Amino acid sequence: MISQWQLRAAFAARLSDMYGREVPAYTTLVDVSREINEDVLRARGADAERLGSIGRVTAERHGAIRVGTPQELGQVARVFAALGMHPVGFYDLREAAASAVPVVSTAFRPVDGEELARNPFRVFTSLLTTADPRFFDADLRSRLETFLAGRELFPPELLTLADRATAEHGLPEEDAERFLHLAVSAFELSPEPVDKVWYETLERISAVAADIGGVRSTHINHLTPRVLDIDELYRRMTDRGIQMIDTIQGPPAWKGPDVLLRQTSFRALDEPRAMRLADGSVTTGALRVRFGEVEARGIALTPDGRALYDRLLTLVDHEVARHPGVDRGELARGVWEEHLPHTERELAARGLGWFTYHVVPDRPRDGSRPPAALGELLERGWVRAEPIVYEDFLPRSAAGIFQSNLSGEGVRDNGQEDTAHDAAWLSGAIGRDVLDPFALYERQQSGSLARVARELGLDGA
Ligand code: OOG
Ligand code: NI
Repeated sequence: MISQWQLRAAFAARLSDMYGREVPAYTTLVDVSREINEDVLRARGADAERLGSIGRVTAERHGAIRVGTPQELGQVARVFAALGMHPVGFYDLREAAASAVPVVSTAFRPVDGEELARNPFRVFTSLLTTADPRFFDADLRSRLETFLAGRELFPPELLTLADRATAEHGLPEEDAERFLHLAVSAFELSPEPVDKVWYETLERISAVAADIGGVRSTHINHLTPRVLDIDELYRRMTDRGIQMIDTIQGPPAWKGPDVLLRQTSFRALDEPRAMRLADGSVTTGALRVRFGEVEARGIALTPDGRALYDRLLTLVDHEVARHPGVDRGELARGVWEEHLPHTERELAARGLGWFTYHVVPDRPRDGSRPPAALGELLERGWVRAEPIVYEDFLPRSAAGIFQSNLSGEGVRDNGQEDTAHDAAWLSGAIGRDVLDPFALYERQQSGSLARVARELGLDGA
């Protein structure tokens, strides 16, 4: 029997092989990331593994996919459920970008610590908001929905195997093989000709709308390795002549603790695609949809920490407006040094970051009773804190990644209202609850505190 985490690890590895064949620059990104991770491990020793073992970090990827209907999203959820991945978080990218991206998103990922440590594969999954009148008028919406209703992204055999894997917590070897083959194939780029007129109709609204609704299949849009020094990665890729987007999204480089998520990407490349013209003939055209992204992960922030992060983003925006010509990263660094704790310990003490707490096993026993307050337990060496790594995404960075890789700006008619899409709506569309990331981190932290209390006999005290 192949267990669900083994299916997940195998799926991630095969998807990576497939994507490397389809987008060779991805392989370069993976190679450079691995080189840097080895360098960082040599230079920093055990400290380099504070946010995940080198084994986990080397295997770690996130993918991105985009689908057109709630039914398709429901099917994606069945495939990922088989792999032990659940929808976490709601991201509304229609609001997060200056230009128009007509999608709402969630991320499918493992949710408990042990599963994440085994293989943390996650997939950022976006759903086209065909019902949002700011993007699609009634006529286009109806043509789009008819087109989407007539396609099949996932063969019934794949979905049946997925449901079995979920119900039985794995699959026998032969079925596992078939399941993995069908699952990876579902995300390959299809050779089927693209209807040029239809694709361009949607492209006038948004390049993302065309990528999702202009073709009869789906594909993996990017696959992102994790790197321990993203500034160094940016330099080395640039040295190799690969054109990166202008910035690293998310927090700036600074001396304090790494928090949340930093990401950057190289621009989408021209890929030859068969095109069917209005007269029925087929030619070879080119589309730019797939790109390469890389990320560095830091400590997960509590709601207070996140609110502070969001305030700092606004502060940085003000600074950028006030100092034209000065590098954004430099201005951001200044803002961070002024407002963010410079140490992990202070992040924990101010309740800004999530940590797990552990009894220090070899503390010399001097006969004293452990104090009850967490601060003192830490101070006096009874307990140590381990940071919880951020497992999710950032809406503004996600929007930035979408946007920097679009050819056109897209159009959004702000005169109209759309209120129909929120986390509850998405849960309904998927047919299962979209989980709250904060609740997951909080569960990990409070579980560790309960264990500490038990081990030190503090429960009844
Ligand atoms: C998803 C963009 C968001 C990230 O890492 O923030 C994303 C997409 O391009 O489909 O993957
Ligand atoms: Ni991504």
